[in-house]
Amino acid sequence: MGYTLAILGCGVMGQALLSAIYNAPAASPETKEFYPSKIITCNSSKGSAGNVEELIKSFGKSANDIEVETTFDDNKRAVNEAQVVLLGTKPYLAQEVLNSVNVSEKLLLSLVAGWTIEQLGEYSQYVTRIMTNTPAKFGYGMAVLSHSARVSNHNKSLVKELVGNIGDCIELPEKNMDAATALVGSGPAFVLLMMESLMESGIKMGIPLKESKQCAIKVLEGTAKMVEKTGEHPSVLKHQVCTPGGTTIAGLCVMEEKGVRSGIVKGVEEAAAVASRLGKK
Ligand SMILES: *[C@@H]1O[C@H](CO)[C@@H](O)[C@H](O)[C@H]1NC(C)=O
Ligand SMILES: *[C@@H]1O[C@H](CO)[C@@H](O)[C@H](O)[C@H]1NC(C)=O
Ligand SMILES: CC(=O)N[C@H]1CO[C@H](CO)[C@@H](O)[C@@H]1O
Repeated sequence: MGYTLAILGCGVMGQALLSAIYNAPAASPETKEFYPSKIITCNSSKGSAGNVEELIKSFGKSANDIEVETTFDDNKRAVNEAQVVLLGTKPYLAQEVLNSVNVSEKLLLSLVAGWTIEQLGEYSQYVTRIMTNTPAKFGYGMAVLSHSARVSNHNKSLVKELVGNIGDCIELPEKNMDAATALVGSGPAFVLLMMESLMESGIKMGIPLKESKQCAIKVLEGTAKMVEKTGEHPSVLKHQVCTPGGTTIAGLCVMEEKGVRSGIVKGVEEAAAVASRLGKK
């Protein structure tokens, strides 16, 4: 039993998914069938395949008995052996790689930014686009999935189970993919800007760098956890922190005056606009 998953182009995100799937905790009897028995990673050069090999050496034994084979320059054989193919190449290499293999009857999972389901549909009818982000490397990633019409419910569950191991994952219609690229994909950079600003505020007022950083990290992490655990709208929680005539409301008013909110909203929107232009080549 079990199927083979081929990973074409095992770069940063391909490796994050490989780690997450391989190192997933033991599956329940219901989800066991969603895990591959074998993963074949494909890379174009021996050097890069070597990097993937190093990564795999750092793994323990897979709780789901997954076996990994690293290859280079062997895409055709890997795809022929696989039922599910994860495409993780750089966008400009995707066409060449897809033309070199036959994925027509495979479930094609694409990490390639800007490639639409329609474009991928020239190669396979069974397509899932995946937008994820770099915290996936540490198990705190977010992923947005968008399926082509032909992907069966069984295969949707399979993708959700596999990709969910990077952190969290949801399904959205493809028309939201550019927005997801900005919010999820670029999101960490936007949050890092906020973290850096908080740190600098501490430094400016005399708190040393190390301590400023520690405070900023925990404030962002703790606030996210608080929103998640209470299920409250952020504005409700924000107002709970605002004592009348107090410090917090004073700080918030200055930030609003400086346009922090609209700066963030318009910045994310601009990133989405650039993402949509990437798709129209
Ligand atoms: C690709 O594979 C499918 C079935 O696996 C086959 O029907 C089709 O002819 C193949 N296409 C090419 C171009 O070889
Ligand atoms: C999707 O899942 C079904 C099982 O429900 C499987 O038989 C089929 O091969 C899968 N489709 C693709 C394209 O991988
Ligand atoms: C063409 C290709 O996919 N190359 C990748 C091979 O693996 C390394 C990591 O080991 C990636 O950085 C390359 O992008």
